[in-house]
Amino acid sequence: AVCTVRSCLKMCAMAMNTKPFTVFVEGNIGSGKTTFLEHFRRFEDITLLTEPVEEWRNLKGWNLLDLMYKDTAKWAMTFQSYVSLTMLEMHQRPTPTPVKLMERSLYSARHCFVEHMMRSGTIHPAEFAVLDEWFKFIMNHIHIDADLIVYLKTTPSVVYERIKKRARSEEQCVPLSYIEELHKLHEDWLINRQHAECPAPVLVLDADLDLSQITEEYKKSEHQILRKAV
Ligand code: DCP
Repeated sequence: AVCTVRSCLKMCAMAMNTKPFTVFVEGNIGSGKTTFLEHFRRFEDITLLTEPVEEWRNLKGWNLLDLMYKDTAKWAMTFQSYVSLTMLEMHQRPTPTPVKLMERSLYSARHCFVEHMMRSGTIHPAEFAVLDEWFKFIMNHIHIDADLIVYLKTTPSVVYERIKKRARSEEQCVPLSYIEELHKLHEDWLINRQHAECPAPVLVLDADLDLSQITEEYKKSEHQILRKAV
């Protein structure tokens, strides 16, 4: 294979065991996390790890996301347990570039989604206790790289309209109140700092903007994400 000076430099950096600069993209359902990741596809120094929603929709033929929305009380624990596994796999995945850009993280799963299920009584306190013990065990025993969080901040009514428009079949009965509560949990975690585990500095972007204007907003984060690239 042809080895350019640039690619050799990169390989040397990796050989020296340089950890990738790891960025989590966080924000409410429908805030544009996938679109944000796509914006960075043009940069060769970045590995993009999109959220494994397709795995959640097809585990040995079972659509866990659908089961969770159709009978939340019964399936929420199973669903979040599998989300944790797939997110941990993403955190652990070796990255052949100096920058790793991940959609969501174990942190938002715990501090936003599982937190909501516990507070709303959707999961039994015993189920919450099991998920929480898993989370604490992972935090205490497995190193999770985190250098920057990009928070795509939105207004609940704006993302609610987007969710209705994109019409993902599983999300048809998601009420505005759920989106509002998830918004508050993201704000408490990333802005009001009500949890100990905000693992990295937070860059806040206005993700209410529509597609024609959002590229300019995304560009504001390029410097912080790319300056770490070799
Ligand atoms: N979900 C969940 N629990 C989690 C993570 C996600 O219940 N720990 C659900 C909420 C959504 C679906 O999974 O129905 C995907 O949600 P995300 O916000 O993670 O991803 P989107 O595809 O909505 O992101 P975006 O529209 O911002 O690209």
